[in-house]
Amino acid sequence: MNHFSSDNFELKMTSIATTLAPLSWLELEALTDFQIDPVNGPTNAQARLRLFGQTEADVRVTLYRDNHAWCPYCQKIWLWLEEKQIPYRIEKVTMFCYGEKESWYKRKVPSGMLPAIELDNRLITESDDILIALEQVFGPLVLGMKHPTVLPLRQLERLLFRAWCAWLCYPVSSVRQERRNRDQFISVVAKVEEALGSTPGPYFLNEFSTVDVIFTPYVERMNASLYYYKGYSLREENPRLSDWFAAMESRPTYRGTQSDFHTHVHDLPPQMGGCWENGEPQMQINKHRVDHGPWDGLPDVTYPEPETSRAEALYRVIKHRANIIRVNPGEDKLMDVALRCALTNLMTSQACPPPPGSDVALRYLRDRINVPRDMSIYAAKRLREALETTAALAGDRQGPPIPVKHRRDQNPAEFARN
Ligand SMILES: N[C@@H](CCC(=O)N[C@@H](CS)C(=O)NCC(=O)O)C(=O)O
Repeated sequence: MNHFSSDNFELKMTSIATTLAPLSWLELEALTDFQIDPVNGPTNAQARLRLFGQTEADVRVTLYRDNHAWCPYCQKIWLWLEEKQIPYRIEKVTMFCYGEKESWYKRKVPSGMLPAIELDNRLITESDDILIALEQVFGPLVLGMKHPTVLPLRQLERLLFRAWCAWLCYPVSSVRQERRNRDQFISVVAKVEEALGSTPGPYFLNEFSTVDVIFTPYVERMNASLYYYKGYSLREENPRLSDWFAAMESRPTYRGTQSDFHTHVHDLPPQMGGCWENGEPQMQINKHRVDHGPWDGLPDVTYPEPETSRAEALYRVIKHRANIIRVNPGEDKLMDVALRCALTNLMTSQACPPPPGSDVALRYLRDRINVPRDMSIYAAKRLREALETTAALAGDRQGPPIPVKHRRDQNPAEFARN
């Protein structure tokens, strides 16, 4: 990648005219008053307990989900509980490709699979069975999982899932085969468009329901992965899905669980056993944009940016700064200064030149912000931008590549230390 095209160079020189020295941690702390109420406030990935204004005595459910707030089947249950406002506890578990599975969880669920719930002390696994059990106790989210209107839509979701896997997760030996896989996927998308078009509103039924919850995790992952690995923008090329995404984003519940393109495309390969690029020009453009920015305007989010996005990013980095610096491949003192430079840029929009040699350290972090685990989608975009802008002042070296067979670079054990 060429960071030193004449345009960039001019930009760089203009910004150097107004450079700042890095703010201290204390000065940075004074710039954010970001706060959420994880227990009773809007949906968020950090909560260990959700009460929705009720008391702990009302809690009948514990949800076991992955540390990264990434597992698609967990997202289904998470979103359902949030929509129904059922008080619940959250226990976070490591997924195999991120690190070692907790032994207490293996004793509970020997396969180690997620999600699981405890409902009145009864352990239930398998996301569909979990939803069915929850419906029996708390009532359906509009219509039940086994309702005759819901069943064919659940089947359609699985059909779409299989067509997506067939296109994304297997290597092809010819351009013709690639095209066949793409056509096959698009023909199932047409059926989804038809289903969405058969109701007056943007959702699968007349109102938001369990069917939207079931489609959400994989449609979100399809949107990200096909954009990046195939140059195909699901959300932009299909008007009904586009309206559906926009309607989903109007819901604070969905916003709290929503991830971004960068997180998904780099979390998927180890989970899916590989994602295959088609090498087409649009794919190359999309891939470069997701990895190197600009992240603003990518079709992973369209609702207006909240005013708090920068303050949120700053708050989250300050909270975890010791671990962020410790796991970074850059030397601790160097990363401390470089990180403060990036945060100074985040909050002031002014260039803050980092120490020489810190480009790798900053880009390592840029590539490892995880949405929504670490922060919400717009906060992450702002932070990635500030890290990249600041790294570019030090050089054009990239960080160590993100592994594709595992994500032990994100081992939660490394972040549970303070
Ligand atoms: N059929 C299961 C599938 C669940 C599943 O595949 N979970 C994956 C994560 S997405 C898992 O727990 N894998 C073990 C691991 O990664 O630790 C369900 O619907 O709940």
